[in-house]
Amino acid sequence: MDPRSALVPRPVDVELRAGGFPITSDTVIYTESDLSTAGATFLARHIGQALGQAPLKVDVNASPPSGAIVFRSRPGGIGLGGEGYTISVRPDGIAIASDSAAGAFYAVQTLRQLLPAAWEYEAVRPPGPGAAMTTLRAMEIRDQTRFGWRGAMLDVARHFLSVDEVKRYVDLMALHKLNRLHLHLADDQGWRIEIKSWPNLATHGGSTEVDGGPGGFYTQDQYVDIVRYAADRFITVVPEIDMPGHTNAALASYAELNCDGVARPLYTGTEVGFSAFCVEKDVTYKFIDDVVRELASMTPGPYFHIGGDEVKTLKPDQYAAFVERVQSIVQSHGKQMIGWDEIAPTKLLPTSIVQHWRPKTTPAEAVAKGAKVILSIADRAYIDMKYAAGTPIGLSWAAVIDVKRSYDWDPAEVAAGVPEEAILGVEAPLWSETVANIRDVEFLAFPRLAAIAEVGWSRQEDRKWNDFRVRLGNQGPRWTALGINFYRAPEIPWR
Ligand code: TNX
Repeated sequence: MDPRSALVPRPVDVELRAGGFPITSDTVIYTESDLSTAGATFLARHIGQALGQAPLKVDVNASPPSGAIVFRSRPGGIGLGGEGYTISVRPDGIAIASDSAAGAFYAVQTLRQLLPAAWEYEAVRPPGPGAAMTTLRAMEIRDQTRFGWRGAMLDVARHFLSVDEVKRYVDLMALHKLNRLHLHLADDQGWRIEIKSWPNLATHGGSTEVDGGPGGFYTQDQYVDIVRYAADRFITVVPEIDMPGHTNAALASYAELNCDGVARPLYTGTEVGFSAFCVEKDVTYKFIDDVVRELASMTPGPYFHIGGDEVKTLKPDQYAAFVERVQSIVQSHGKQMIGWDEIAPTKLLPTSIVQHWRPKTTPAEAVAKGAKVILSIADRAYIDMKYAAGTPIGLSWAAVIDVKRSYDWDPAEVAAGVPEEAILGVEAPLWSETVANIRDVEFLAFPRLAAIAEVGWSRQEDRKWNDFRVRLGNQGPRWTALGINFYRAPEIPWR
């Protein structure tokens, strides 16, 4: 196969050369500095898995011998942005260069897609000792990302996902160079994170889910574990506590958060818009301050998402005053506020971020005042939508989204008054009203999550649907080896 048709997202430039580099069980991996340890270790483990042995050895060595795989960082940099990299495959070795640990990691994800798909499978049959395992075609790759925000959102509130399920999603995100995991941690149907100062949130508010299942929550230790696991794969976790609406689970856990002082019953349906915090009570802000403080202290990333969507029971001035007050709480705990696009008309700090989701609206007003935008337009990027009318799970209020629809759009053209410079990137939300477990998640996410990953990474002029569908089809064997329950979309030539 032409190596260029193996890659999603598509790199900026791949030039094929004559010859190739054989990888054997004797191949050694060197890094010139600690910068590339994560990438080198990942590659060493990946090759080790294919050999059915312990990972290959990784050494730090400023002047490595030829015949090796070498990670370098060049003084003065390679000029490909914070996450860019180059890979040079020559008959006498492979050289990988980047300015950051993330760049080295993305180079390895590219190499991984050039290596045999069967290497993803834990029970792969090892070759004989010293035998060539595979030969990589000689080539020069140069790559950099279009956007710095390449996200995926999991709604663990409507249906809970276990720590292992979330880690699995993190692993799959990394394969396609996604770098933000937004966790929707609280909604009407469940509160999913332990808050020590308000313990009923998790124990009561987390005790059910849509359709009345047992729900669940992450202890703080488990949350920290997820954050660390994601960080090891260069993915920043963005916690969301949706407010002032979508708060029934909190309103059920603490009576004082309700204006009438009466706790609400737990909710397991799928209506939206009926719940809201009592925005006139001081205790509401004491509560929010405690929640933001505890979550912020476990979140090394700079972001805190306050939701802010679909509030049907407050007047516009009540809503705006609430958002502005919560914005200063978030800021006081050292985080940047993100909110769904309903926050666009409020008074935003220059650091606050609008997540644009409603088709036919635009956050232009906030952009004009300097706000930055994450694009999650529901009729393109919502991977909880059905692929086709007959898709067994998923919703269809925004659109039916086949793979082409999720892929074939330009972020810079999608909202009036939101030019490229205002766009941080793209994110694919997966709401879980109809999604009960990781197999359902995988079915809706693959292949569309890979399409969104390329929308976020690759230059517009390099993205052509007819080329993409072939490269996507070539992911089939790898996804199969990884055990991904992906949707075999009929418009894709699956290999
Ligand atoms: C709208 S998107 C919502 C969610 C639903 C989703 C279902 C957004 C900010 N709010 O509460 O789960 O539609 O697609």
